[in-house]
Amino acid sequence: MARLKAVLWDMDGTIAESERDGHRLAFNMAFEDCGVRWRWDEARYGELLRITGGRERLLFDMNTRGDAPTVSEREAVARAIHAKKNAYYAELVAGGAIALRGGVLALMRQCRERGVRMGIATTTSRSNVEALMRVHLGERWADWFAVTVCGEDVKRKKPDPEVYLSALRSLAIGPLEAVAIEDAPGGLAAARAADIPVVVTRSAYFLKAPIEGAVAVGPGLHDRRGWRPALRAGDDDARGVDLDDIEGWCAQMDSVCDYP
Ligand code: XBP
Repeated sequence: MARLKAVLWDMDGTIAESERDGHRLAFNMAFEDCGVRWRWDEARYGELLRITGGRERLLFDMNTRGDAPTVSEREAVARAIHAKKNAYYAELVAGGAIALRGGVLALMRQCRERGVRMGIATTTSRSNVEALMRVHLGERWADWFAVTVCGEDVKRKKPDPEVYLSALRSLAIGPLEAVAIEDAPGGLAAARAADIPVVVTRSAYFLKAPIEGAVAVGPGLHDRRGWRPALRAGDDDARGVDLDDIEGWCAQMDSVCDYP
């Protein structure tokens, strides 16, 4: 594999555990605001996460309900609720409700120190990316990333590879010069369909999901234990996963991980 030139970050579930206590809560607040009696509990939201895109997720859910608006009204209702949801999400995030996942900031800093460019490749709305990154990286958060591809920038959301193909095009690099960090099967499928090696840091909703074809799968960047392939135990297990580990996984991907 060519030397790593870019790390492409998924957002929801990977950079932060933003679904259960972020988007889900914000949807419920928006439902209340819009006078509908729907509420998504944690389990139902977990089922709905297989639909990427908040508006698409809501439309899917409406199709399962007896009390949904008529088919011709659904798109407009979904847009209105989704816009309110994003506003509530931004409030929750600004109030500090959503932390970065452990090890994320350390790896981002290391990328900057080493001149490895970073991109965000997400199918969430741009406003959500801005809200979360501003809180954690500051007003100049965009300087950290050479490219940020969001839900509005693509015709087809994950698991379609469009978001990743677009990021590669902007960075003018090949797929094997990048690595994607993802948390769930849909994101993994999107990156793999763009031929990008993928490291999976499982998130709360996908702890047991089948993961095939990643160069590595583990509990999170904060912990060197519990990875497949295993990381060499160091003197300092608290140090987390770093760029050398990721380059090592990518280098051995043919032999270890069944990666075509
Ligand atoms: C996550 C998503 C998003 C969020 C909500 O995508 O599927 O839909 O749940 O965001 P990714 P929106 O893993 O690519 O970050 O409501 O803005 O769609």
